[in-house]
Amino acid sequence: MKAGFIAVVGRPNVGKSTLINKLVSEKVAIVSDKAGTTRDNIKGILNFKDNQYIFIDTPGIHKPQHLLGEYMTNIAVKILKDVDIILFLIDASKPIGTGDMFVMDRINENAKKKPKILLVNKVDLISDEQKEEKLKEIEEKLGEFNKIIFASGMYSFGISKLLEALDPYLEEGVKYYPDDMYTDMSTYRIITEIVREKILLKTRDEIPHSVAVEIINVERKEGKKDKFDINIYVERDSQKGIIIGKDGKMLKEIGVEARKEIEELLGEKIYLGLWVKVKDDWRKRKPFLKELGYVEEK
Ligand SMILES: Nc1nc2c(ncn2[C@@H]2O[C@H](COP(=O)(O)OP(=O)(O)O)[C@@H](O)[C@H]2O)c(=O)[nH]1
Ligand SMILES: [Mg+2]
Repeated sequence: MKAGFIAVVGRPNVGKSTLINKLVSEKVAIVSDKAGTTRDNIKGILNFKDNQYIFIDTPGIHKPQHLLGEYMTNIAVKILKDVDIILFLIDASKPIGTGDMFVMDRINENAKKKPKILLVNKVDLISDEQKEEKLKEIEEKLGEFNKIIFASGMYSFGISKLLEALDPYLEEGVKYYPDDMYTDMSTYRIITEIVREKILLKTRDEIPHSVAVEIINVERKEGKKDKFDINIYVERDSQKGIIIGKDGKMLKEIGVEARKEIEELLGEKIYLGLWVKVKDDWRKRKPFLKELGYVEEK
């Protein structure tokens, strides 16, 4: 038996969460085309051929602009110090830019001596010729890695090569989690994330960044469906209007889509009540961030 902790890092939107969901064949992390979708370090655990791979999904490392962003970048950077292996993702279809170099600097500051694997993701979007150019660009802008892998999380390409590349760096003789455990997230946390994902997928502009979701009440009664009451927080009245939509249409759609996925997760029918509340500038308010779990434990 071998096992290891692997930090999956990279700038927002390179495909970290998509890759981890594919690796563990379960949806542990929500995915959208909006930067800032992942707000926490989330573990996705894969048991494969006597090996236990513990992948840690992280919020995209970026220059933070508010307390929530600071929390997100801090926890992603901090995990670099705690893991066995660094898996750095870049987007094959985009030039390596300051955002990627910012992440590389954080890796060099915090995990200089650790094994570093570079995964060039979204390879479905580039040609073989472009791959050659990418290798040169990597050497120039990012430097050396223990291994470079071209992959596509979305199309499950390069996954076995990735597992092989990680194998030599796992620790012998240990196992950290039971075989049937694929994440460390609680069911309640997954439920609020599902609701947040449905909102992210349906909205644009500042809305995705301004939304937080919290379960406020769960009611269980013999012979009745479980009832979940969930608050959706936004920062402005105008945002509340957008989420509710004309005649409540948007909120209804969000509710139906979220409920279906939650029912699949739980294996039973539920009632889902969604309530939209305005909390001015909640991303800058520490006590509220704490209530939502977005504050580092000391
Ligand atoms: N073409 C392509 N798109 C991808 C791939 N992996 C992820 N995406 C898309 O990239 C966006 C960001 O993905 P996500 O996993 O949330 O990125 P994260 O912010 O790094 O966690 C989503 O729209 C995904 O569908 C891939 O391998 N190929
Ligand atoms: Mg993510």
